[in-house]
Amino acid sequence: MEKSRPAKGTVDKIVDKVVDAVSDGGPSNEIPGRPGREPAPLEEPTEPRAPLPPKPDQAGPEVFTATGRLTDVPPTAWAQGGEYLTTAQGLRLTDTDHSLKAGPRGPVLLQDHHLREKIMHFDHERIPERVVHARGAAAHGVFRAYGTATTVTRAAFLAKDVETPVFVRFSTVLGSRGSADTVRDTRGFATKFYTGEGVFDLVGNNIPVFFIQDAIKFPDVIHAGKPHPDREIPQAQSAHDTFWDFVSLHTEATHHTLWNMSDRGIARSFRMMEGFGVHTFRLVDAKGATTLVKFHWKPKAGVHSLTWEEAQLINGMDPDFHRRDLADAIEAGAYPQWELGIQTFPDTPEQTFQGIDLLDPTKIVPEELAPVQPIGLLTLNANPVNFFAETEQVAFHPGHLVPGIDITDDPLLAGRLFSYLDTQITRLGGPNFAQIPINRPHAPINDMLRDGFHQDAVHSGVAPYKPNSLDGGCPFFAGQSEGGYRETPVRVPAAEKVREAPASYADHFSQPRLFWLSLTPVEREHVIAAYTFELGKVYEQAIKERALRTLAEIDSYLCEQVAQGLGLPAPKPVNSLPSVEPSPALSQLGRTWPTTGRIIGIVADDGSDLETVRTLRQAILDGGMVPLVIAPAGGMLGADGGDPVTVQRTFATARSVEFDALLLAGTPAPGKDAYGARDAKAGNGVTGTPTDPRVLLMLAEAFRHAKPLGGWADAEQALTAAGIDTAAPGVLVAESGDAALEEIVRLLGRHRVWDRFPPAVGIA
Ligand code: HDE
Repeated sequence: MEKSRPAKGTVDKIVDKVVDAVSDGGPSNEIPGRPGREPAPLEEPTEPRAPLPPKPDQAGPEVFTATGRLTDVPPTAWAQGGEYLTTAQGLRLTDTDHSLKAGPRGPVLLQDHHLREKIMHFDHERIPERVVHARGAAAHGVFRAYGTATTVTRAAFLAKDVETPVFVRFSTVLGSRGSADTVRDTRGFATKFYTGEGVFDLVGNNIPVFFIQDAIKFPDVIHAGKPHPDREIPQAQSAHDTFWDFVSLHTEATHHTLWNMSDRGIARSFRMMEGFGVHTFRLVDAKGATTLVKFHWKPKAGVHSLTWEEAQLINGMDPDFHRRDLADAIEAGAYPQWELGIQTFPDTPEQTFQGIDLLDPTKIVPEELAPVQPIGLLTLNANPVNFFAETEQVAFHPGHLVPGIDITDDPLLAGRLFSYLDTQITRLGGPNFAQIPINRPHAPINDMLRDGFHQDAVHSGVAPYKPNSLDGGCPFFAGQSEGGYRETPVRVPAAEKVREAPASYADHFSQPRLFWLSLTPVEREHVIAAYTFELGKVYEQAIKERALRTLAEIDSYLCEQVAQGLGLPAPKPVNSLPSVEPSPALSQLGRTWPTTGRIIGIVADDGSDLETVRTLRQAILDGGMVPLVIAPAGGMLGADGGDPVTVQRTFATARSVEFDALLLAGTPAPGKDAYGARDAKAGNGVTGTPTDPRVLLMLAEAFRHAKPLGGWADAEQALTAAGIDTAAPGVLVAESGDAALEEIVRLLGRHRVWDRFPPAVGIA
């Protein structure tokens, strides 16, 4: 356990930093989202001063040397210093607005070094985006181990109460770096643990299975999912011919595809996603005994999704929805948390568990068969200071392991072990990417790797080779007691060299059927809708027909309903459908969760009961949620003479999809801009309507997205005008604002009011 001490020291520093940040006016009662450290003055400041420190919610990487030693240098030293503008060489500058010219109207002079340097650097600001998972957002945090894993692993960072700094990057898979967040896709969930024994990366997804069973197919599935190579459309989505062409011909993709078509493909928030290591890993205890495991991240906030219409609207309204949500939650002090858990299986020569092949990454082990045992708690508590330096430059690798954690022979994992090193060479410009601050281990580095582009270490000595006598024989081998990593001596079965998969890999449909049967009726409705939407976007009839053949092997109702939507006959299954035991743990519904970080919109105008709005606003903040006041115009509401209420959204700028629930402080009168020529959302205009038509649209959308709706005073008038039955589930006009809020928060704990929309009779 000794080995983890350095990491603990580092964590304390981070924790202290967070505490300082809080006492420094950090995460507070404010609405998150202020761009700079200080409010911007109206006039440009002219008095020289030192650069402002990062915002209280932010933390950069700890200052380690390129060789992994912690320094006394403060993290702000990664940043710009001094109060004056300089060149990259430190020369102070007097002007950056004008090129050096031969007279005000004369030609620009080549001798202008500042001009050349500025333009040269700008020309090279971009690096290649990740070939997959290009779009992402990240945060710093701390992992605290419960110690429960020590029975199966000697990994020092998993010993009781050891705290390890982490950096976690979430991502979509298919889209480019600038694509929208809420597309239907798998999400990456990659965690870098800076342990005292070196970096451990758990590079997982929010879906526990993968499209392919062998890494050699990865370029195929990604080429199929990416935009068509001729027109480069569509961006960041699977609703197109090449994707469905591939997955309908390559049926091992069926399980993962079904998860994507379920609500898991459109997460409400990164904070509300599960994470999975996907492959089976091998843990090794202090005596060398081994256990096979699957890693799971369980979000404290529960697993929640958007509705498909909501997701599509958000992609236009706020393409940065997920990254904003993560950053805002952290800034507001609603730190996202996950428990890390493991399913454990005996390490038998067959590497199967109750007939499930543990080396097949298209299979799960239902939690009912092997419960997920919690082994530690992850808390994300700081936003990065600089997106490029941290989120873009971070380099994960599933082969970054520590003693006590080893890999298995999953052929998908084998290819990844090659790919993640290889890809960084182009993306991060050479072999020294481990020296980039965010990638630096928090353990001493003595690697004999030398030179190369962007070498940050100034290595001493003359003998970067082994054995040597010239550098005192240094560095030396570590025995196991010194923390040396030893690959587990697993017996490899005698076999012939072949390009073949094991026979069990041929079962492509039993687990998709298990997943389908584990979903509640409303979740199944969403799956049917998703397949119908995606296949409806496919041009080629043959591909749709082929995809239906796959669905027939999962479930006849699913197949018939999608076929009906596509206007095609439903094929019969070729094989008899396997009888499987559903796994209720796979459903997202039916439980109650904390509501921290949820966004409640309060619709009000100057005529509303502002005293109650103030009280509710504070109660929402006190409950760790975010209240956003929506009014006819920006600025303040305060006609009642009390403290002004700041308006965060206007009827023109707000859209229902920004809020998890809505509260109506009465019925707001039409705003001055509530006419179609100015704001299309106002429709035909307002003549004769007592309620702003944009509010009616907002209510109607929120209603059909099954969101809780509440109000007091004359709120009923607006709800009725929006065509909403106030007796419908999850709609509440209360005597008082307090009562309305209480009910809204209770409903939010279940995420949505699905009983508002009964599913089809035949679906259960
Ligand atoms: Fe990845 N994957 N992957 N992948 N993957 C990359 O590595 C690859 C797979 C995952 O936030 C790339 O650094 C192959 C499974 C995440 O920076 C690349 C195969 C799982 C991230 C790569 C897989 C993942 C990546 C691109 C088939 C879940 C983003 C940039 C064998 C367990 C990490 C990079 C981040 C990124 C290759 C399959 C998760 C090209 C060859 C299965 C979360 O190396």
